[in-house]
Amino acid sequence: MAHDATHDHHDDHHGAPKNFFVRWCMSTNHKDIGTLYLVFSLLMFFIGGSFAMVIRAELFKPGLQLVQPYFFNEMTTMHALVMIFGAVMPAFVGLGNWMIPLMIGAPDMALPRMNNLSFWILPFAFALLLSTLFLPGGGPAGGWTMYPPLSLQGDSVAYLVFAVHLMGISSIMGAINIIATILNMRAPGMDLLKMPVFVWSWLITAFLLIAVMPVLAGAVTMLLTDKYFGTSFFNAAGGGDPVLFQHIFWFFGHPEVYIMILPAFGLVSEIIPTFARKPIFGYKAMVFAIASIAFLSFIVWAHHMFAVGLPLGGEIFFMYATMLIAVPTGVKVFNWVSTMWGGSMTFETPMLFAIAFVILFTIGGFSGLMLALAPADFQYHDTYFVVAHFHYVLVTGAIFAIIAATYYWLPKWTGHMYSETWGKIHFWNSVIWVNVLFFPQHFLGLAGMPRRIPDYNVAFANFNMISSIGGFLFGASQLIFVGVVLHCVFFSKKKAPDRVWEGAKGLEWTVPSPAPYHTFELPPVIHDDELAHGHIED
Ligand SMILES: [Cu+2]
Repeated sequence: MAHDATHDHHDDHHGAPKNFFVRWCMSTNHKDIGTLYLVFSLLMFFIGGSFAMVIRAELFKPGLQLVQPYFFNEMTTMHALVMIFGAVMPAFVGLGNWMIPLMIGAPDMALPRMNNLSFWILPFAFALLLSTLFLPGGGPAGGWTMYPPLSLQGDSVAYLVFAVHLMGISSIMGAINIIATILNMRAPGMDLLKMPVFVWSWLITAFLLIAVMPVLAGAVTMLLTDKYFGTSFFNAAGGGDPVLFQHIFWFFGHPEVYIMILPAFGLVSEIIPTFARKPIFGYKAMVFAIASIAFLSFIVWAHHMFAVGLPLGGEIFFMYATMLIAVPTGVKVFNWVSTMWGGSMTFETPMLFAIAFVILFTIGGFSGLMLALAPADFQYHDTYFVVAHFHYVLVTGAIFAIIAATYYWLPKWTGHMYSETWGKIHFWNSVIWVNVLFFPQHFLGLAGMPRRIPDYNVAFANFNMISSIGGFLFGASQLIFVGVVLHCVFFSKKKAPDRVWEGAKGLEWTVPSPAPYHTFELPPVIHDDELAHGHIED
């Protein structure tokens, strides 16, 4: 039905330019640009991961063994910047580029050339950022939150600020492209309330990006002018206020954490119905929950600053506003569980990662609720309890969802099935070692171990050793993932059917596997039965 007549089954790469440079550097094809984003994100995941290995190696035992304190601080700062802006965010843009046109029946993204530019800015931005590690005075070491005056030390400030500017430009352009594509390029019959939840989650995330990336640009530009042009925005001696930076930074920073999780909510909402063989429970509630989380994410930023000395009224407002986010988040978890309830479930690798996402993200959610209690946060603030919290929501949350989506759509992208056995070996190693790595950090934090410090009291030795062992094994087990992906792309002989997963619904499963270079050049005729949400029950 939705096959576009111009391409027959066996001509996989019809239309792809033969010249490597032309194909990949000058590409305006959403699939190729999606692939570039995903490969870049994987590379950054391993660079950011190797920084984390240095951190865990140094914290394996109390005392200083391996690196100088300044270098340790560079590692914590770079680990965060690379993982957030280089791994997680580009991975979602890559998945969005690959899948949104296929899911809404569009031939490509609305702005293909801008799509090319929004990707190719990234390698330059990160070359600029990573090159600071080789500066005589070293790179940024004041944490990814860049609080002045600490962040103004050294000569790397200008590089850091320019790199953040470039990342922001890339994100904003990507967001504009996604909004323009979703609002203007849907095939006839693909009504808004028939769109896959992943498409909705990206539409809402894109508005968040356009709203807050300029705020980050403003904050770091003021850092730059304070450092080089004699302004005193954050310099108390000049009448400025360093706490002002924290307000501006977290006005960006908290929506930023939702920019890193809302698309993951969308991905899991695609995968669970497929392997439960039931339509998502509460489709409209899911969409409204995502929208309300996005709205609330703008009014909670100071929960990152409970210990800075806010007025009591402010503490109470931000505490309750933060606790409110638990409601729509709870609705989502309830809907995922209700979708599985009574379903005829099978547990292929994408489903295993999706279920682990639901369970472990919820653990991250609960520790987030504990952190929202202002009086309790006075104890947890800037400790490993906070580190454990955001790694549960970002690693077992965002990263697990990205991995689940890769296993889910890889057969559609490549035309081959991946090795289910090794997929499961990767899963069980990941889910065990990630908990050995991060769960003990809750206890370290409750006992008062501060974050971002290369040494610690011997009382914290045991849990740190366990956490480091978990870290090394979790890191190592991600090499299995690379092996499975490379095997699927280059060596797998197992042909993938067009409808890769028997319970799958949606336009993307109506095109051949591998998806041809050009799809939906003629708008597909949409049949509601074909769609996951063709018939809205609720
Ligand atoms: Cu926050």
